[in-house]
Amino acid sequence: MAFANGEEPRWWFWRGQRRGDFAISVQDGQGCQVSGSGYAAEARGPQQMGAAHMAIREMGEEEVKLLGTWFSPYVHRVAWVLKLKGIRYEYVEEKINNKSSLLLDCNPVYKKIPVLVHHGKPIVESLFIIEYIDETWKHNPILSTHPYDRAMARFWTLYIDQMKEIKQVSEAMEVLEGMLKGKKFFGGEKIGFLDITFGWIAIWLGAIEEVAGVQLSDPRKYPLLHNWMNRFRELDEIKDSLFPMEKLVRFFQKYRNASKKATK
Ligand SMILES: N[C@@H](CCC(=O)N[C@@H](CS)C(=O)NCC(=O)O)C(=O)O
Repeated sequence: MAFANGEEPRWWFWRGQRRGDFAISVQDGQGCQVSGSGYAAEARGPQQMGAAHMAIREMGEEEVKLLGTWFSPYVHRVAWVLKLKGIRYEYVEEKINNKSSLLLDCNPVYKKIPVLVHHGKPIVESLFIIEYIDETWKHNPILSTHPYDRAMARFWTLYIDQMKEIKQVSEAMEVLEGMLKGKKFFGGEKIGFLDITFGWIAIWLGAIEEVAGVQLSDPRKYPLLHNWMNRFRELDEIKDSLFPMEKLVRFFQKYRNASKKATK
């Protein structure tokens, strides 16, 4: 383990109670720091440098896999959390019409993506996965620690996830506009759980509007929501994970034409 200038760190520490529940931080004496998830232990001082090397190697070997498809907002919300926390993971692209045996084994009940596989154990359902990640890697917390805020965040997420009709979307826009009063993000100054779970609105809604020929997120009617969408899309962790919008529009068009044909 060395810094960019080739120097070995002079002191370091790491902490945690169990594997997966920790943060590691290595410093070079000039404030230069490398951090991420590490190994359960607590130690300080150069005499234990060997152990630190081991912990850092372990860190690289921590197996996190995300099974998904590029167009799924449920998958992206999980990927955003992994990125915001700086967790390295392997992404496995699935074909929805030809699911892999890994996916079928991991999610035999719903057979849906996303699935997170951590040390060989599958976790399914995007909201449960996000909570699992937040509880396992505690740095950069996503969900508030306050029970009331947690309950409300879960409530609003389900409210938005369960929208099916255009009328419900317009009502939801009003609600979201109200929630953003005096705030940069739904999480306040920083992006939080609701920004992640509502994040699809900032990206997918535009493509849905284009294909359906409707405008649901009028910037004059919902200026706060409009500014939030721009702010959200501009975050590095979000920007990096995006695909070209035309690809999504083409995908929705194809999907729409196929459903039209099927109902004829
Ligand atoms: N409630 C689930 C929804 C996941 C979901 O609907 N995934 C879709 C892709 S966007 C899927 O896997 N569909 C495959 C299928 O239904 O066979 C979650 O939040 O993870």
